[in-house]
Amino acid sequence: MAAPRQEKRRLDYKSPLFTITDVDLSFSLDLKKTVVVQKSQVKRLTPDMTQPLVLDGDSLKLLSVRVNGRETSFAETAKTLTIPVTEQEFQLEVVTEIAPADNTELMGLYVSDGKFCTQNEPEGFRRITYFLDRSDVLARYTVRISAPDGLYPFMLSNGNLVSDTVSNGVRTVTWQDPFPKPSYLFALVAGDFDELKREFVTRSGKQVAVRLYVDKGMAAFGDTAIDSVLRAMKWDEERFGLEYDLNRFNVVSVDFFNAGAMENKSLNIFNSKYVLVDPVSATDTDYENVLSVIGHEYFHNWTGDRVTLRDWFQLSLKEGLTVFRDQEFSSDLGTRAIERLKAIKVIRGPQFAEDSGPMAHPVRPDYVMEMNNFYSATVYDKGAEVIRMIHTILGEENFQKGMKLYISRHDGSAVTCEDFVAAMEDASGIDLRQFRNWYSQAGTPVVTVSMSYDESTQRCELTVKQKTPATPRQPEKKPFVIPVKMSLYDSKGCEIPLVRDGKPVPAVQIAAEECQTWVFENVPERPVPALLENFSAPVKLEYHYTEEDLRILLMHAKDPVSRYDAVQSLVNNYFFRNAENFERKQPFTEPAALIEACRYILNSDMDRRLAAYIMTLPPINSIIENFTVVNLDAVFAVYHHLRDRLAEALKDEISSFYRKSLTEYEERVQIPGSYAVTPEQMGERALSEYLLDLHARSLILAGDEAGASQAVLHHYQIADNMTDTLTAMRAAARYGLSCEAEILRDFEEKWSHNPLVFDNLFRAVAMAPRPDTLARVRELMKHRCFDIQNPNRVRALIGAFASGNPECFHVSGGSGYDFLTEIVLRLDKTNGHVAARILTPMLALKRFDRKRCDMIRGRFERILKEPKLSDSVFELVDKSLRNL
Ligand code: 7MF
Ligand code: ZN
Repeated sequence: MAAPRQEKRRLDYKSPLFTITDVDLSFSLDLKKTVVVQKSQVKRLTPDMTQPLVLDGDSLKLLSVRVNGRETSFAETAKTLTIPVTEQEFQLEVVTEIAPADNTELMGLYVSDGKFCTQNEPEGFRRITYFLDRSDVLARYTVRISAPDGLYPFMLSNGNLVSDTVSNGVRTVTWQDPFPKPSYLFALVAGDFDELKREFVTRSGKQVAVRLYVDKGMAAFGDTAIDSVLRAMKWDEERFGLEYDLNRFNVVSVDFFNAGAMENKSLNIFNSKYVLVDPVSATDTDYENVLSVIGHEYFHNWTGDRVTLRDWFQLSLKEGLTVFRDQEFSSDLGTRAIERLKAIKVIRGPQFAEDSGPMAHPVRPDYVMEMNNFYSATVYDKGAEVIRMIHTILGEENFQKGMKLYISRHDGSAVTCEDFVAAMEDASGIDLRQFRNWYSQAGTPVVTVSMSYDESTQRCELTVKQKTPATPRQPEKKPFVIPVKMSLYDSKGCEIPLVRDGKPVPAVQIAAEECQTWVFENVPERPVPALLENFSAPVKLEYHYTEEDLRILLMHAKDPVSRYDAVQSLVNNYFFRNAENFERKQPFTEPAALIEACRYILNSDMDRRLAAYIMTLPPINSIIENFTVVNLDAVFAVYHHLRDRLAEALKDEISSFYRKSLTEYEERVQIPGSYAVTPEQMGERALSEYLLDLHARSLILAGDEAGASQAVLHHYQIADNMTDTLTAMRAAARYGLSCEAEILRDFEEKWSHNPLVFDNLFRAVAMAPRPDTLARVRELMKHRCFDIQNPNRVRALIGAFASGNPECFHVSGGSGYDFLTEIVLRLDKTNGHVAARILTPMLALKRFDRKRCDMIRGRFERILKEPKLSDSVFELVDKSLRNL
C-alpha cells in the first residue's frame, strides 16, 4: 500500500540531526542515464550517536552508498535512504542514476528542448541525489559536469569556473560556489546557446561578468533582459545598499519551466516568456514583465540566497520581501501609480479568492501537505503587502535601517519571518507585537467605517471596525494592526488638514482594535473621507459613499488609488443593486454615475494609462469576491448590461476619442522605428484598447457589425507592434466579428513558428465569452504549437479558459468543469504541479449556487477516485471537499 499522505506542521520544526558542510557533485550527462556521484562531508549535530543518517530522495535509482570509502548497509524507501552511522563526522558517497529526458514533472534535473536544466525549489534536489534536502542545511558546492566533448558547448553551475578540460574525448567543467547554500539553490545547465555578454562594475569597484544564455538564433531577443540585470544591480545598490557578491552572474532562458523563474545562486534560470522580447513580437506587458521578473530573481541574491529560509513555512520571508523589492524597482523605474494598481488587482482578484476559499492560509502557513501548493498569491502578494505595511508604518528610513540590521544579523544563515520582524522592530524602536497577526492569521479583514459630523463643534468622527471571517482551522480571529492612510476633502475637493487635540495628525492612522473612533477637529463642513489611500492594507473596505462623494474623490483626490477606488465603488454598488434586481426579475437601473465618471475621465487630462485602468471594468472574478454567495448568472447578465449601456451612452465620445487616437496611431506607424515602450506610448495603447473595445461594441449594438469588423480589422492591419495587434485580435475574438477568421489566419501564418507569441492567439480565443469557445479550445489543443507537456502552452490555452473566461467555464451545463477535470486527470500523470495550478478556478465551489457547487463536487469526487493522484492535486481537492 502507498504511504498515507501526510501533512507537515510548522510547529513540528526540528533542527537537523546532521549537516553537510561540503559537497562534491559529479554529473556524467546523458539524456536517459545521467550518473550522479555525490561526495559529502557530513557532520553530526547532536550528541546522540545512535541516530542514523536519513536522507531525502524521490524517483532515484540508487547505485551505491559508501561511508568513509567503505560500502555500508542502508535501508531505502520510496522517499528516504537511511544509513546507520556511528561517526561524528564522515565522508558520504552516494551514486545515483537518473533519466533527465523522462522527467516530465520538470523538477530536479530535466531536459528542455535538448538542453539540460534544473529546478530544485522547493524539493527538487532529492530527485537528483539522496540528500538532506532542506533549506537549513547549507553546504559549499563543487560541481563537475562531464559529457562527450562538443556535445554541450555550455556547461554551467553555481559560483566560479574552476577548470575546463578534455580527456579521452570527455569534457569536464568544474564550478565552485564559495557561498554555502541550501540544495534548492543548486543549478546545472548544459547545452548549446547564444551568449550575450555585459560587464558591470559595482560601486565598490568589483568587476562582474554578466552573461545571458538563450536558444540559438534568439540573441536579438535578449537585450532587454540582460540590460534589466544591469539596471537591477544598480538599483539594489542605490535603494537598498546591496552589492553583487561574485564575479559572475548568469541568466539562462528555457522553454519548459513550471514557474516564472528561479534565483539559483549566480545561475538564474528563467522561463523564456520572461526573457525573450523584441519590438515586433512582444507586448508592453511582456516588456514590463521581463524587467520585474529579472529584478525579482536578481534581488533574491540577498533576500533568499545570502539570507535564506529555515524551513518552507517561512517561504514568504524571501518571496513577500522580494516581491515588495521588485514592485519598488518597477515603480522607481516606471510609473508608480500603475505598478500599484497592478498589485492591487492581484490582491483583489486571486488573493482575495484564495483567502476566502478552502486553501486559505496565513502568509506563514501552519500546515502543508505539498509545498508546491503554497507558492501562492497569499505567500507572494499578500506577503508583499505585509512588508509594504511595515514600510508604511516605519517609513523608508527606518525600513532601510531594519533591512541593514536584518542582513547583517543573518547573512549566511537560514532564518524565519520572526527574525525579519524582530530586525525591523529593533532597528526602528517600533513595537510590532500585534502586527505579527498578519503572519499567523488567514482571511481578508473587512473594515467597516462610518462617519458622524457635528457642525456646531466642527468635529468629525470616524468609527472604524474590523472583522475577519473564519477560515479553515481558524474560527476566531484577533484584530490586525491595520494602517489606514487617509485624507478628508471638502465639497469643493479641497483637502481638510487632519487635526486632533489642536495638533496635526499623520495621514496614516492605525486601527488595531475591533472598534475604534478617530476624532478630527476644525472640520468646516461634512467631509468626504478618502480611506485606505494607496491601498494601505490588504483589506475590504466598507463605507457608505454617496455618488456625490465618489464624484468628488474621482475628480479631486490626490492619490491615484483613491480615484481608481471611487470608480470601483460605483461599479461594485451597481453590481450589488442589479444582481438583486436580476433575482427579483426587476429591470436593471441606469448606470448614470458611471457613465458620468467615464465621460469625466475621457475628457480630463489624466495620464492616459491611468485613465484606461480606471475606466476598464474589473474582471468578473474580482467582482465575484464582493459576494459571499454569488449568483453567477446575475453577475454575467449585469456585466453585459453595464458594458453595453456604457458603450451606448458614451457612443459619440468613444468614437471621437477612438478616431483621435487612431489618427495619432496612423501617423506614428508611418515613421519606421517609432514604436517604443515609453510611458506615453504605453498610455496611448492602453487607452486605445479600451476605446476600440467599446467603439466596436457600440457599432454592434447599433446593428453595424460590418462597421465594427472593419474598424477592428483596420486596427490589426496597421499595427506595427504586438500590443495593438492583440487589441484588435482580442476584440475580434470577443465579439465574434466577421474579420476574426482573417485575423486568426494571418496571425497563424506570421507566428506559428514562435510558440511563445502564438500563446497570444490561444489566450484570445480561450477568453472569448462565446458559446463555441470550449469547442474551439479543444480544437486548438490539436494545433502543432500546442504541447500539453509545456506549462506555458497549458496556461495560455487551458488556464486562460478556466481562469480568464468565467462565463464559459461556469456555463450551466457543466461542460467547462468536465473539460477541466479531464485535463487535470490527464496532466496529473506527467506534471502534478501544473495540474494543480490550473485546477484553482474550481476551488471556489462553495460560493456558487447549489447546482454548480454540486457539479464541481461530483467532479472532485471523481478526481479523488484516481489511483495515483499527485499530492498537489489531492491536497486541493481533499481540502475543498472537507470545507463544504
Ligand atoms: C516574480 O519566486 C514574482 C514571482 C519560485 C518559483 C519565482 O523566484 C521565484 C522562485 C513561483 C511563482 C512565482 C514566481 C516564482 C516561482 C515569481 C516570479 C517572478 N523562488 Br512557483
Ligand atoms: Zn521569488
